[in-house]
Amino acid sequence: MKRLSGTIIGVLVALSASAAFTTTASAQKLTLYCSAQEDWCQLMARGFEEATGIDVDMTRKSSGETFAQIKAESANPKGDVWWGGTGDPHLQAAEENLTQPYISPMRSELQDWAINQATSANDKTIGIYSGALGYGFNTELLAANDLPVPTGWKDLTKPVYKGFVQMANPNSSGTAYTTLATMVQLFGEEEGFEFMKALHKNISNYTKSGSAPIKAAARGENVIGIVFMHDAVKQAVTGFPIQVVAPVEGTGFEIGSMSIIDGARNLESAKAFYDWALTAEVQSRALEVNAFQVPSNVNAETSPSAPDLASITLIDYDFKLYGSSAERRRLLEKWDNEVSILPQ
Ligand code: S7P
Repeated sequence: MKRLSGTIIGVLVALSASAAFTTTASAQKLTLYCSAQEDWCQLMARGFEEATGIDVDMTRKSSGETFAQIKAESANPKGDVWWGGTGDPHLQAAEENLTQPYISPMRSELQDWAINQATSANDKTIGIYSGALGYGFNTELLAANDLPVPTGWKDLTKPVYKGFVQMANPNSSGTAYTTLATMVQLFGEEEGFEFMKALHKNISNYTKSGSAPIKAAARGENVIGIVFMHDAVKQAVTGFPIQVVAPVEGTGFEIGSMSIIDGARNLESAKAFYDWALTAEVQSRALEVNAFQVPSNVNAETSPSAPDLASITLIDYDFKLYGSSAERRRLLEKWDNEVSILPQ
């Protein structure tokens, strides 16, 4: 019954989003900053245009880059909604008043973790999906290079993998910041940074975008990519020789989030998008682009290919601390000063 009434509310929100804008559609627009994968961002932008007639101007950038852009534009905001990307920078944006509170009528349909994300940020952000961090490797290249099959985080620091591992830069990428914050929580700060330094010796290249390392592995240009597990699964189901690893020591996870930018010029469009994006119908469309995150709407579909978070050892990720402005800044500076400058 709860699910049925939830579905009905979702349908009504989707319909009212369409109906509310049919008469004034030509005058309406939305500037969307998107930090998920490009194909999912396009699906969301075009899907909202089709549902409402509102023109969407979408830009895709990684989570850390989008945060930096919103901050740089704060005196004269240009974006309306920031959709997708890891939750930590969304929480930092909330703390720095770069985003504004909004309580969607869709909230009753969401998982507790999505609502907790909102309440911890005074309703300035909300969870839209969740996914666990891990890595993937190219099975053919691993065999061709006579490399042992890695199963844990610490394996990746072994000298045998030198030059065979990629991750993104935690300043630009939410995935890589999640990696850094995960190591600090999993091993303690001192050992976590020792891990990052040892890993650094094996890194061939720090990419800008979080999912780039596994895309490179899929194309045979890299062997091991530290990414969200769902991004590795996406390559595997597409037919590339990628094996996904849930590290044996346990791992961190993200609550991918959505926020309305403070000073949004198209506030009504922003709220309509926000409500629409939380519906089960829209969240289920993620499967059309092989986006295998766990959706925040309890009625949305999850693919059987999606990593099963219940069977993965997850740390109790402290989103409040690691999404706080001071801590995120401190950890990134420490990584810049103590890890990235080391010789490889
Ligand atoms: O959509 C896939 C995904 O991994 O991308 C987001 C990520 O933050 C964007 O890439 P960056 O690491 O470059 O910021 C994740 O939220 C999401 O799960």
